[in-house]
Amino acid sequence: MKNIRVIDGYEFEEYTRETFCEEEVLKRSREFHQWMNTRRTVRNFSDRPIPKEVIDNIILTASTAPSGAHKQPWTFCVVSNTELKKKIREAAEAEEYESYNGRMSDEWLEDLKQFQTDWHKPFIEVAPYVIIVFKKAYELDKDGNKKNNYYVNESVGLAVGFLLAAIHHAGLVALTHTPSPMNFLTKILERPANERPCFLIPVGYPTDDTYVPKLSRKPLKDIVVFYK
Ligand code: IYR
Repeated sequence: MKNIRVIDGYEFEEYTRETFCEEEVLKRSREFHQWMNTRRTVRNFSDRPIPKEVIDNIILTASTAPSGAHKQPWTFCVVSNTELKKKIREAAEAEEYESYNGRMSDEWLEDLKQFQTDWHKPFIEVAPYVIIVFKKAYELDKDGNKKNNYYVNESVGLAVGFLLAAIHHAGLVALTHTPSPMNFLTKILERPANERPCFLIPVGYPTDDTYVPKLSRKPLKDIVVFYK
């Protein structure tokens, strides 16, 4: 049982955690980087099923992310139904077709060449689960009054980061897909007016013969500035 202290009328619980010696802290930080550095975005999904509880667990992990005023301004829509996945694929491909054939700049298309992407999105149908993440611009209380959320984009970005880490930790793969525009997802999934789609993330196993673009990550010196 955690100790409770009341401060200005609000309950605070004692913050308890596992503690590690410095050597262990070093080892854990090094090993976690090595593990996370093996995460890759994958576009070739197998249709091999995954237990529903895995999806529950990764979404609960995503929802441990910090959020503005702890509002947790997100809804994770989970789609495994074949018909619904087909409908989403068709709508996504229609938008992506337009994007690849006129809406995206030449520079953008050039930047994407190394990933060999195009408007075909078969993974939406093949992956056993597709998670569509919605941000909640505001909430409605029981009387229908608007209640503000804060730093919604940042909060949802953090939650998706946690989600991707959880998927990798479980030994599965994901693709962070952002068809544009995405409002077709509001319609198909019948989401309320306070929700906006942000990410479409197929989750599953990769196919046996999966190749990913050979890329390198920026070295520390290019991403960090230490101040004395
Ligand atoms: N939404 C398109 C295009 C695309 C854009 C970026 I930025 C990427 O990193 C990858 C793809 C698509 O999903 O194909």
